[in-house]
Amino acid sequence: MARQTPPQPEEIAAGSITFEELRLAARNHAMPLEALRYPITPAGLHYLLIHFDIPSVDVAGWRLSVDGLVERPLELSLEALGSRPAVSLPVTLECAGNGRALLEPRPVSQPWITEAVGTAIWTGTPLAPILKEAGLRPDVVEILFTGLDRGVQDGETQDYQRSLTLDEALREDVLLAYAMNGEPLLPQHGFPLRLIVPGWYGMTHVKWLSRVTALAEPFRGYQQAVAYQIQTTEDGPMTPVTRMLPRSLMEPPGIPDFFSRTRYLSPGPCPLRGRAWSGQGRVVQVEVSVDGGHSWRLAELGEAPEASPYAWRPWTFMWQAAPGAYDLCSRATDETGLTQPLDASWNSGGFSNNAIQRVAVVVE
Ligand SMILES: Nc1nc2c(c(=O)[nH]1)N[C@H]1C(S)=C(S)[C@@H](COP(=O)(O)O)O[C@H]1N2
Ligand SMILES: [Mo]
Repeated sequence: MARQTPPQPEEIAAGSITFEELRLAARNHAMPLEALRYPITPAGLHYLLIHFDIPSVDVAGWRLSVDGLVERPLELSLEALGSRPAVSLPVTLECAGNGRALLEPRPVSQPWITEAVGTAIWTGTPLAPILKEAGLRPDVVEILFTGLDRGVQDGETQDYQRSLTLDEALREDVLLAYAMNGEPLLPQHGFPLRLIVPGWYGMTHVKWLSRVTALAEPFRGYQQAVAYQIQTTEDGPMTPVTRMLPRSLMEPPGIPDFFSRTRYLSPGPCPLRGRAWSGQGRVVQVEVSVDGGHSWRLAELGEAPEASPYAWRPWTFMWQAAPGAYDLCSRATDETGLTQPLDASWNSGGFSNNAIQRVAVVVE
């Protein structure tokens, strides 16, 4: 029997990471924080999240079906998609579960800390003209996206599927992407085709895309109506997870301790650097704290790669490091006025925890 609600407290752990969480974490890796040095994340350093298995795809036989409530269903080969108008866009992707493992009690799932993020240049063809060519019927309210990957989650056998409202799906920057950083998609990032919905959390960017279906009713499948819902109490209301909240990450300075990851550096001027993003609107301010979030000073903001409104912005801050132990933090504010909180607010799925990152540093 399929479950209709997000994970409940008996599935929430208070103690150490479990074997199942470790196994997920070993399959789905984060972006090493030192990779914040790159404005565009090299594909192999981009974070990865795969619910089931990477599907095997025979590209010669592969077609994208455009079906459902359309006048003219389409079957598009990779070649046909590649001969349509192409758009390249730097886009920051972040998993909605980023920050989950820092929540207490800890929702049991992929145990991300803070670095489930990456920025790539995605190349593809816009979705909207294809939907127009197929001819949407007047009663269409949502577009459903189906991946080739199949599995079982919470007892429910499913294809990986997510939908968008018609308004979102018709945005001109929603892409059917076949290239990442100028190369064909890697198997783990969705070869041969994935959806890119700039600004939204990762789950929306359906990989291994095989069908685009016009619907007259809102989609109520597992990854839409059960997972990716914010619920703070067992019977409380559910709010869908949509766009990324503002977040800033710091490239950890100095050298790390292998096991604790505490950073060591020498006294003197220490430039701090990082990147900040939001899916709600452009990041307009980043502040840095060297005392664990008690006092804040403005960082200098740089321009996003190719000035993309959907990619992270770099920031720098000159710190005069005196001997001692520090808790370094940064926090982003976006143009809608949203700022990162000091402390996480809990929800049962562990979604959109954008509480500030803390980097332990010893200057000696
Ligand atoms: N078909 C399919 N698409 C998917 C997923 C998946 O498991 N299957 N995972 C989603 C989630 S939760 C995230 S965070 C992003 C991760 O994209 P990446 O692995 O390319 O970074 O892909 C999304 N698209
Ligand atoms: Mo995700």
